[in-house]
Amino acid sequence: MKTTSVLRLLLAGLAATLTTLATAADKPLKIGFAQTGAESDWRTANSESMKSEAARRGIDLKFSDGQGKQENQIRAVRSFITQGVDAIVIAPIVETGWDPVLREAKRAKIPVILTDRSIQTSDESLFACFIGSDFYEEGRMAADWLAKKVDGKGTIVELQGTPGSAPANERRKAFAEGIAKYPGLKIIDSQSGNFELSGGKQVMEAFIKKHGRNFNIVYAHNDSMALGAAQAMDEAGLKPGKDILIVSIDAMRAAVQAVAAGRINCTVECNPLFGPKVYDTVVKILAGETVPKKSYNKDELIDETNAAKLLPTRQY
Ligand code: GYE
Repeated sequence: MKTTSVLRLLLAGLAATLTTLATAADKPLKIGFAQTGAESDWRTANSESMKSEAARRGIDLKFSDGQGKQENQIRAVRSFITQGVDAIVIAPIVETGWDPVLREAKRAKIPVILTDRSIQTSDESLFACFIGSDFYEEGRMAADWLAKKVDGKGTIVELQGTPGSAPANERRKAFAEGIAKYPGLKIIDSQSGNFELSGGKQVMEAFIKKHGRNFNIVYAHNDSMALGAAQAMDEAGLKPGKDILIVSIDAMRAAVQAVAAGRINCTVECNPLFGPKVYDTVVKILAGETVPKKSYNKDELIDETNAAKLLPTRQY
């Protein structure tokens, strides 16, 4: 064969290889996301961030709404495995019970990224990494703010999030430990409102019926419940933010507005917009790069001193 023919053959071979590589690179990433449900404003903003960022990057996102049930999320993960997705993202509704399905994903060599809520597992190699907020820190910030505000004295009722969820567990523990330093601060009742506005309202109605005016502080594990509780107070002729102090977590726009209006007294931020960070991380993992095992968003506290100033730039 002449040198030119050999060269031509080689070039043709190289072109074919490059086309194959380009097609592989152009193939949209297929990512499965097992979301908890749609319980709160926070969740809506989080789902929206994951969906819009996927659309912007041309990611083929398989979005599953778990409707508040772990079994639905587990079923979704199994279906992602069957569909052969490149990566699986889970916002685990509760902390325990994930090991078996995570083992299935590991066997299928599909990396799992936990977002928003962490899990309890005996084998941390079952997930690639966790991205979310430090719920313990949020609860601690809420307790410290409150203790200062009321000078270590007050009677508290607590609205808990979804039982068994990482944010409910950690926000509860951190707050209880934070106020334990102040003998004048007591929690007299604590019930779950499931992170929902209607749940917060119902539990607050029951608290008012049961305890009358024998409490002057509400600690809500999220804004949706705090806003529901404020409605229950309105209906009972109590002034939210004045007769009863409200400390909350999330800092969603509606709650920041309520802080500016004096209906809620403080809300600790929990940023839900981590679509970009999650997808950046997935790309790194698939490229074989090492990523931090746990990375936390930085959250700040909003009260009457900064609420109005923050409102115009609030994205969620
Ligand atoms: O605070 C609450 C939501 O897991 C951080 O879940 C999340 C929490 C958030 O429904 O509003």
